[in-house]
Amino acid sequence: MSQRILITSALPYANGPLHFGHIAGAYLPGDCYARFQRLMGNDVLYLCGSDEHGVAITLSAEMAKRTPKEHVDLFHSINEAFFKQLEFSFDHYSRTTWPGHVPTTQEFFLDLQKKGFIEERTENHLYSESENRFLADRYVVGTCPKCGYEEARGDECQRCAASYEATDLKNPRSKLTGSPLVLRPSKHLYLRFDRFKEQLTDWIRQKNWKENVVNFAMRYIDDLKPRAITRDSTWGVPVPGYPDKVFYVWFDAPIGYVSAAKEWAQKNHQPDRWKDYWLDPKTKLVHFIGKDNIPFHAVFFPAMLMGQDLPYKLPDEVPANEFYLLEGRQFSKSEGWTIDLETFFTRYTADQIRYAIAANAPETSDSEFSWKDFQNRCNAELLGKLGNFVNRVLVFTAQQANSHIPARHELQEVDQQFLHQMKLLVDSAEQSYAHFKLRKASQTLMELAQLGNVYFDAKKPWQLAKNPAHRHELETVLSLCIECIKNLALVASPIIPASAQKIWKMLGCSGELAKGSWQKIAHETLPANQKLNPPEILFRKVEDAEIEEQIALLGKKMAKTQEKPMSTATYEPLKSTITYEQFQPLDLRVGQVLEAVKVPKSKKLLKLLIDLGFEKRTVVSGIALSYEPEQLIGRKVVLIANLAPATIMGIESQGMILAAGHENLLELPQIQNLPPGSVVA
Ligand code: B3M
Ligand code: ZN
Repeated sequence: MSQRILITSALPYANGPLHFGHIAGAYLPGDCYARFQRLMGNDVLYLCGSDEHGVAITLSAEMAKRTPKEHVDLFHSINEAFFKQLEFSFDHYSRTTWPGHVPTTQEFFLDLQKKGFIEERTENHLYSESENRFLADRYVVGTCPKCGYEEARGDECQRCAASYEATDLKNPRSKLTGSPLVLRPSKHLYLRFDRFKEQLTDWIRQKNWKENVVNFAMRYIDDLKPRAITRDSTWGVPVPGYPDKVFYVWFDAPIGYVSAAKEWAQKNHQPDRWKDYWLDPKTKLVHFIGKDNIPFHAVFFPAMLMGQDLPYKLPDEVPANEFYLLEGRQFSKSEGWTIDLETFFTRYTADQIRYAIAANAPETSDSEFSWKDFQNRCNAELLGKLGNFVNRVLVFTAQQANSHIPARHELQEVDQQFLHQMKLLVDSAEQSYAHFKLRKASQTLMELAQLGNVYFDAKKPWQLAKNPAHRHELETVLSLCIECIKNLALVASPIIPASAQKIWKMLGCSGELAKGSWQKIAHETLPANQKLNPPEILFRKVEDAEIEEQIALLGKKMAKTQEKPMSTATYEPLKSTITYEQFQPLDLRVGQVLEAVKVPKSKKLLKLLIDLGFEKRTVVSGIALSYEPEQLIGRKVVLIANLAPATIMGIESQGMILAAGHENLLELPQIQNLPPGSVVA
């Protein structure tokens, strides 16, 4: 019986380009699941979209010198295009700045308010005296109250995924200027999450979710407190009755799942269709997220849903994944620790990366992309096992059976065994997909290809072909191998849809495999005598040289000189000796970067505004090839403070900052604790 399934993948912030690290957690598993459930004949609505409010956006827009709207427009389209390139099958990709999101969010609020779950409270908030404003969320950094990480964000810790109020941070300071923050009273609206404690506990107890999700959620439920849901900002959904305030982004973002369904319904000219998914208790609601989003999807948003008049669905499944790293460390565009997507897609296909990620998805622990693993998945698995089997069988059938599917004759024990093993693997893949085990499904796909290869080799059809007396046996072998190829196309379809469709076509099947039925395809044999299409090559070999080139590119910008010793030939000769008296006139000071922008028409130069504590200096520095401007803001540097000013590209540079240099790389010395103005000697 067909089931209605509403699937969401976390709405990515439209504040920068996505990379493969993001794709592995909340996205590819969601897309494969949606594709699988459509094959199962279920009525799937798969939604995603851009999360466009909040300080993650205003902060990066501010740094990039764009308005928030310009900023989100840019990254909304970049990210939407990226998902298309990766063959994502969203039924709709929405954004939280579309007009219909505002009334939807406000209705959520008004319902909660009407039921007495909203309270006005005047409490202490973090205030920056130097910037003259309250700072919230990502404008604040400090020490995480749960794990002690010193660079934790103001609302959630990127290291341990804890979610808290900025006032819970130890040593809170401004992200932009590094200046310490003080507490000042301010009035905000609070949502009484504490009043949902019992209802949430009863609800989550019945769930059979991954242990880490339940444990994580339970820690929050045990400790539920009222939380501020408003912010002093002009960028966000306006709070009815409070003209200067907008909703905190984590209040409006999950409501984006509801408004996305409304937008989808409107676009399809059936404006009420969203209700079939959101308001029908029989619908299954599945949120795909990264582990850092667990508290919001398993605790806070469900509480908001519980407080509504309309009978909203609560999530049935929250498959949360761990993090996906690049060669052992987090993807970082600014440090060059990333994969250039433009080059990637000129050389490789969406299916290659989809398979490599699926085969190594971070389901139970963090996992990583490595170029060597990518090469191995492409060559040994996709090409060596799957592509090779499909190709050898179809090429051989084209020669021996005039490109038609041969008839099946009497089955020997080994043929029965082959059919039986095949069925077990197809069933196992079905179970894996249904239970969010993408890694296992990829493994099963390869086992199925390997089973086919072993059978083909054992049967030696090239020998059978030499003797007309073995014609029936030959035809049976080819017919069963084609059965295996059909199953491979089916099992592969959610993960590598384009290649699966190519196989489907080579088998002479018409239409789109993705629109077919899993049960029908799995259980019905392709008709004997069906005409096959000419075999095509499915996967290209990834050469060693390409991989070495990619590895060499990694982190090119990063100052990784400490990792590789310099050869003596590259040491600069020591300069002649000076006396202490000659050194003493140098006045070196700790400064803190307040602003950093590229100098127009220059590749190497950045213009910095540096705070020395007692005064501010403009300094032009040639470090643009090694540091992005955003990386420098808030960072402490060492400045030659009494160097005579010099004019560089029309800008007066009032000092020079120190940096170590090797080849083309520059690296700034680290000053952690001492304040600006401190003497360096
Ligand atoms: N934008 C956080 C993130 O991208 C947030 C998810 C919202 S889901 C409603 O990790
Ligand atoms: Zn932490």
